[in-house]
Amino acid sequence: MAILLVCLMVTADASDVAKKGKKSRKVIKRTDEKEPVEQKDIQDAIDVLLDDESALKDNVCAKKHCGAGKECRVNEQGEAECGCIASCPEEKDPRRMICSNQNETWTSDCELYRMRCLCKTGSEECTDSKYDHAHVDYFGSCKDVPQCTADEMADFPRRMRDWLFNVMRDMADRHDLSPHFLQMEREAEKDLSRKWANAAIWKFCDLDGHPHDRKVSRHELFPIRAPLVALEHCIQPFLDSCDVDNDHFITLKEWGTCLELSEDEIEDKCDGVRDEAENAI
Ligand SMILES: [Ca+2]
Ligand SMILES: [Ca+2]
Repeated sequence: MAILLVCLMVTADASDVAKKGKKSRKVIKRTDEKEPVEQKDIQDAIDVLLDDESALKDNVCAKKHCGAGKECRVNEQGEAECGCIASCPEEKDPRRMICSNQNETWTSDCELYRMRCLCKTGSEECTDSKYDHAHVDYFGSCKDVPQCTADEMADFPRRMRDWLFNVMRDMADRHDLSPHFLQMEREAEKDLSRKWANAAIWKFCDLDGHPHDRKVSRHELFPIRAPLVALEHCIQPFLDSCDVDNDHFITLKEWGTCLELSEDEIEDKCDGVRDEAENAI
């Protein structure tokens, strides 16, 4: 980058000297005629620089992972570094709104995590130090989630089983399932006794990814919880009820029991699934 800048400056200087030399031998009128061409040359040089800067950023930042609210930049040493997102895309779609753990509605998760980053780094743009610990609680604007009644709670495992199977079937139709999960989905379609169990096992394996340790943490529940809280007010009490021993993790056995499946219907198929997925790569 620095070399290119020097080259461009040298080229520009050389060109200026040549032009000045020519100008001294030419009448003023002809010099005026050349001006638009010079402006175009400058613009071309700027475009080249900008393109180069963008390509450099893509290259240097290709393998740099920055967390939520941060983005990769190239520092003066030409190295990749993470900084708070300069500005989030303007969001007008209300479906992008999120409710934070501080019960505040934000226009997007980008805005919330950008603010958290600004507060954590002591930026003047931080509006309140409480945002140090902000995160997305659920998707949608904040609302008073109604109490889940005993009757609703009693019916919820059945609704959840149905919902899981429907999601699995939709993903199979869209070819979004790995071969192993697709086989489980086909088995569930043919053998109704496997319908709910296979969907439950698939979702458990799907959630248990970070880390894959045969138990699902509160953090790992986020993809199932966050989109549903605003729509299904029983989801949170239901998930809480799954963790019977209250150790903040849901095991496959706890998950099966919670969905009212019998213990012998639930088998740990996650390892096989992952081995197969890795072999396929
Ligand atoms: Ca896990
Ligand atoms: Ca537990």
